[in-house]
Amino acid sequence: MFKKVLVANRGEIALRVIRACRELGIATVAVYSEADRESLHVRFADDDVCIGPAPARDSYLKISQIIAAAEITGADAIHPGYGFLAENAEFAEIVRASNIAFIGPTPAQIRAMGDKAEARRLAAEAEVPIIPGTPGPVADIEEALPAAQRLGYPVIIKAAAGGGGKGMRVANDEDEFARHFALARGEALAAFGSDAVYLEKYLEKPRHVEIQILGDEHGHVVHLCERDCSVQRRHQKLIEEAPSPAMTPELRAAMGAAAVKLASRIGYVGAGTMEFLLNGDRSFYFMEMNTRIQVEHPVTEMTTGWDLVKEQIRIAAGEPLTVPAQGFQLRGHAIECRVNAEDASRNFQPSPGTITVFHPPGGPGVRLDTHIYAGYTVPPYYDSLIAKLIVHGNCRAEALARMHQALDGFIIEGITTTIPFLSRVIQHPAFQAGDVDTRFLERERHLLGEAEA
Ligand code: MV4
Repeated sequence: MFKKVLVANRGEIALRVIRACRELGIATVAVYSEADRESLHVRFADDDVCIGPAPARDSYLKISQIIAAAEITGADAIHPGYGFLAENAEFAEIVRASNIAFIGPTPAQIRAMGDKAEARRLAAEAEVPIIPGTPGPVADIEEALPAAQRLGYPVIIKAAAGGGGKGMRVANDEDEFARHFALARGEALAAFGSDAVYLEKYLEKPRHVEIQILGDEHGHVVHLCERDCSVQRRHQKLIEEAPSPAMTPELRAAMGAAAVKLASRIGYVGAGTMEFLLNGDRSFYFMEMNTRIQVEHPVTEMTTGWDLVKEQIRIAAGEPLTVPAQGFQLRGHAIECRVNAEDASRNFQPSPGTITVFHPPGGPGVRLDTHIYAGYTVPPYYDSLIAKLIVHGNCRAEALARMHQALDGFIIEGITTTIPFLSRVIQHPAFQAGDVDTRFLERERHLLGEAEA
């Protein structure tokens, strides 16, 4: 097992990884930017190294500084968390070349799944259902237009190098298509340095359902069932839950088997997530794979009892999976709300600043993953996620009641947070009924609340 893990991240996920290391008897190294000197991850770790100025490109994205920090402190592994360098194949390569273990999949796996057109091709090869569309990127409008016509409008144009909703455009007819095709290519080039785009039939009201998988170096792949992440705003997930209210045992078995098949085919090592779109008629399609631990992993931990971060570390150390392929039971229902330092009534504008009062919620089945505390200053430089509130109950109704109570008893003063907005969303009749899709928040604008005068 590793002796010392460097955590190449900040905020709540850095704390989460440090806690997992502690349990495994592994020492930890925190890296931090000049804006994060007072952060809890720095205080919790055994060692800490300042890696540069506040902007992420000068610190948390600075590969040379992170490798140097690992070498100076004698770390034998690096955990990238999520975001920052977590899905950077070059980083994984450099870590390995420096004789340090990368706690995650191989550079080739990160690269293959980072190319969304390639991921789609691999899924099709594994006979995992993909959304009807072009087999690969389309070269020009002459090739694209007939392809769009064959698919039937509406069609969606997606950047091959994209993902997470960037560089996507929907076209409802031929006229729109010509315009949006050119726009999508331009946007893809500007955002990803590649203008390769492919086409898919556009699904109007899908749910976002994803399967958590784990693979080890000994050829075992297991899935830990699904998470439903249908409540999103501009491709940012806000609320996730497990199991999905739209799931049946048959559908779970089919989607789980599809995810395991694709992961097995590429010999996947580590924790990963297969994202699917689920239609009302229960047809499902592979969308993309994330080759990292995800923000919403706690809902899977709460319903399966497995510690995904400890599993990641064990896998990277070459140990076989401890999760049995079939031998675990889903227990109850878990919901996660992402709490952001943002003002929902002002278009979710970030609200950094100093927290004056902090009173976390508690009680049975309540878990809070956070790095904030009274007196902490939320810096303006990074993602505005300040806490993940996760509740577990024996059934969805119990989890919902616990979430309601936990949100209403969660007091943060000094900055504006999305807590009141989240409370309104979970009380909405459609959410209570589990009847939401990826466009729920677009329709329910009143949930955003009134801006104060
Ligand atoms: C789609 C789609 C409908 N049809 N593809 C959004 C993120 C990126 N991974 C792909 N996305 C979508 N792809 C087809 N063919 C709708 C979305 C989509 C979406 C998906 C999941 C969760 C939220 C979403 C919000 C808007 C659009």
